[in-house]
Amino acid sequence: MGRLIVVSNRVGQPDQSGGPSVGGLAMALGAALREYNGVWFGWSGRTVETFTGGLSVQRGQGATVATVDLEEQDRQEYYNGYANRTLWPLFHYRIDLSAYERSFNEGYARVNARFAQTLLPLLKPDDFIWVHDYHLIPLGRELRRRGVKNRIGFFLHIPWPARRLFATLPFHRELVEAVFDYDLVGFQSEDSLSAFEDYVEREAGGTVGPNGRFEAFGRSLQAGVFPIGLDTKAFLEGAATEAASAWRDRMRVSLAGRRMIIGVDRLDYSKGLEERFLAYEEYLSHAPEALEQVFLLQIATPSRDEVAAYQEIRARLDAVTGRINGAFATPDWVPIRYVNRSYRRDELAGIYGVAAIGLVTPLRDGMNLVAKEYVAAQPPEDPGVLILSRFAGAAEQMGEALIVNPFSREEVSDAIREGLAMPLKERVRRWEALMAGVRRDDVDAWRDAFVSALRAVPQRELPPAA
Ligand code: ADQ
Repeated sequence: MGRLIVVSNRVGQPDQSGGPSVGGLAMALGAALREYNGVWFGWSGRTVETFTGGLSVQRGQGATVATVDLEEQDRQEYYNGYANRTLWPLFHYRIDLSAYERSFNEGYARVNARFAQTLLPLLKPDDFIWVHDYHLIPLGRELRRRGVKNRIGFFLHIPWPARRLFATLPFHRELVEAVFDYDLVGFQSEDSLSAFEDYVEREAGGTVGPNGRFEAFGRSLQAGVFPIGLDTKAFLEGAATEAASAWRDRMRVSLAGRRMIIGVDRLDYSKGLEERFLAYEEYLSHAPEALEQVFLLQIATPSRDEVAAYQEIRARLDAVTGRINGAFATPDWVPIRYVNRSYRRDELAGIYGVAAIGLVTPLRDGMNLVAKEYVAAQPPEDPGVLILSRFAGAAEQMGEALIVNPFSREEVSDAIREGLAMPLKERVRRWEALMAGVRRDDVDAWRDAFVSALRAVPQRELPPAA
């Protein structure tokens, strides 16, 4: 049976569990590689003067991790540039923030070619290759150009944007044409799949057949929805540790009878933090009985802080929390506890566990694993309420949450009121349905579904025998 070769921008540490690896990808793939005799290939995160393509290989239990160093110019043009200043904002519907610079395109093409070149000698003819995320869309094409006939799958962790938005990207056709060098393409949600379908049919002049067969540019691929799940087993183990229980105790003392609303996010403009704070302010303004009885704990870990848009959103959030706290706080109560650091997953599980509401209101999100973590951390006998944005992929699976439009302060504020007042019986009913989904559709189910779909696609013409 062929090995599984996973390729992503950065690699995680598959042998380490529970570490504070911010970003859902590292956690999900660690679980995938423990199962298969996998190789995980990606950028080391380091830069060197001149790219050599030299690999650093670490063999761990059941998985090998191979990394390559890039140049500083690569970091700027490919990572901070095309990936995080062009594609990320566009795919999250923020074309106002998307930067189009020729050097970014060049850097993106160069690094994808470098990845392909470096990966090539590691490949065996029967390996399955699974490429992850928007940093590496053209990697399949670069591998095909070098004669690779293996089955190659691609999974997009973030949303695929609506056709008219996608068409604002210079060279959008080329990017989609590159997608057609994959055999299988997976999306998080029906929403993303149908946006891709719309582009293929109406912009690329292609066709979409039954069973997810897409044809365009003289080629075809298989596409489908593969919603990512939580590493539920590992998360529940984390929630049962001493560390988690110590955090539950510590938070209960600090609650002093008040009720906590929790948000946990990377500090990113797509997560809707400012809108969330304003909706919470709206709630406080109309609920005098809540003053001093409720608070919002927002844990927001800074990320991508070399990119100006991230420095700006951080400054805006500092200002907004300061203003709301200044306006509502009393000597022994602040309405927003705003924390800019990250916590280990077991610690987070403890903190989520005492929150009456999980407030997950991204403006756009591929999936959002925090929604699933919040559910998994709830005590079955007295679970809290999940408030979830309709624009997170997770909303397609988590219909028993209170689903809101994160752009509407009134709607989010009403949901907070409804959630805090919800009777135990209804909380339990909703939570049980949500938790059944979190258990069933976990990261193993996601991986197995993708890998078996990849194995099932017809093999391209085999390479000539050596
Ligand atoms: P992210 O945008 O990083 O991932 P998300 O799915 O919310 O978003 O995952 C974040 C992970 O990081 C969670 O496991 C969370 O616990 C952790 N995390 C966030 N803030 C933290 C903090 N302050 N301290 C500790 N841990 C923190 C992308 C897509 C998502 C998609 C994932 C997986 O944007 O839509 O769900 O990939 O596919």
